[in-house]
Formats: sequence, C-alpha cells, structure tokens
Amino acid sequence: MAIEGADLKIDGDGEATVTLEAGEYIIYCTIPCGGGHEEMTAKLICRVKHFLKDKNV
Ligand SMILES: [Cu+2]
Repeated sequence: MAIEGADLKIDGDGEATVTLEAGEYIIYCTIPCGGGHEEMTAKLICRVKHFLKDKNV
C-alpha cells in the first residue's frame, strides 16, 4: 500500500510510520492482486488535534 502525496510505501507485509500534514490522502494498493485492484483505495482524513484548546493554557 502507499499513500498518495506522502513518502510512504509498503510492498507486502510490514509497517511504517509517517508524519502527515492535515488534509485528505488517498491510500491505494501497490500490489497487482487481481480483479478490482484499480479500485482498491481508501481515504485517510488527517486532522490537527488541539490539545491545549480546552486546558486554558
Ligand atoms: Cu491490489
């Protein structure tokens, strides 16, 4: 899998860590796995969490 617009790609088993800017990203399958491969996508929504907003800091 890979994330469009991010420097992250995993071919096969594995794991990775990436820091993303807030926004929407498309995750797609990078291994030609059979019928429907081109449609194997997901949307990742990355939001900024405001930890200090409710702490009156
Ligand atoms: Cu696939």
